[in-house]
Amino acid sequence: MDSSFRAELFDFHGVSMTRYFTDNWDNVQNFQARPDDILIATYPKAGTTWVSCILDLLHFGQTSSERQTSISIYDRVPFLEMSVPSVPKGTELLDKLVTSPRLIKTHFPVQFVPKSFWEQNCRIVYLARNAKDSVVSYFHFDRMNMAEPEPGKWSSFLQRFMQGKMVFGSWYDHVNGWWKKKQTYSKLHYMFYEDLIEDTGRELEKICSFVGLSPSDEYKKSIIDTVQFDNMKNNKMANHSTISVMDFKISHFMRKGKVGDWKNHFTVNQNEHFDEDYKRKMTDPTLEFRTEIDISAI
Ligand code: PPS
Repeated sequence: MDSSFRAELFDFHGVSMTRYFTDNWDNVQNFQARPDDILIATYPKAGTTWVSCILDLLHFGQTSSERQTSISIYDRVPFLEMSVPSVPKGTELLDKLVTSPRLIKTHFPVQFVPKSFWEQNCRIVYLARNAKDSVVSYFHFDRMNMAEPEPGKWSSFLQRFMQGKMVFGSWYDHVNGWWKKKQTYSKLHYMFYEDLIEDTGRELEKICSFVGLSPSDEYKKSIIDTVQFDNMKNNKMANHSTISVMDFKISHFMRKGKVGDWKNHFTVNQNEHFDEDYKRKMTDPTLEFRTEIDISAI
């Protein structure tokens, strides 16, 4: 796959998008959710694949181990709005899914979610990750994924992120939009990547109670082990190594999996500028992110 496959950003209902996520718009908007569907919503690079694997193991890991070893995570948890040439669209994969509940991935900002999810009162898990690690992860992803817009240099990419000119728009609008939704929609579990890193077991408990499952302690332990970064990185069904648009010679999909890698990318000036801009945009004191965690406590 060469760089001619890369898509251009354009403004779509006030959000920067590419055609790979808007071409199937009518089918996506008319998608018929079922009451037991679980929507996994994230801004890109927040750990979608991680939480997808957790939910998939919780629901299906004990009944079908073959599912885990022979079906890629992106087929087990279809990406609703994806519409990339030569591969099945998200809606087509979903129409063929026979499992129940269906686990569905989306990167949509809250206002783009098809209305049937709200009408059916579906459970939604929203995973958020701090802005600095999100932009670093996104930069490396756009370098290696030939379906993404050309990232350019790190400094200009960071500027674009602050302006919200990324695929799926502004990180700031995304995390805030979903946070506000949580105040009025009770079936939304809002969680943080940093918490998952800090204590996967604690976060797994919260997910279990949200989806109404009570697996044995032994099975919970085995889930925690299966979804550890290194295990997922070595797992072909989770690490995205089978996707042709991704060039692993440039960067891996499962790249570092850390909190605080931004420190290896931001200059002192970039960090100061970013922090000032962040304060202006993130005015809700109830929504707080951690850009570092005390790993000695883990
Ligand atoms: S995507 O393309 O938006 O769906 O990507 P997404 O899965 O949301 O995010 C990819 C980043 O999540 C990291 N990741 C993990 N971190 C810790 N533990 C586990 N198990 C794990 N699984 C995925 C992945 O490494 C990407 O982050 P970076 O910082 O680039 O390493």
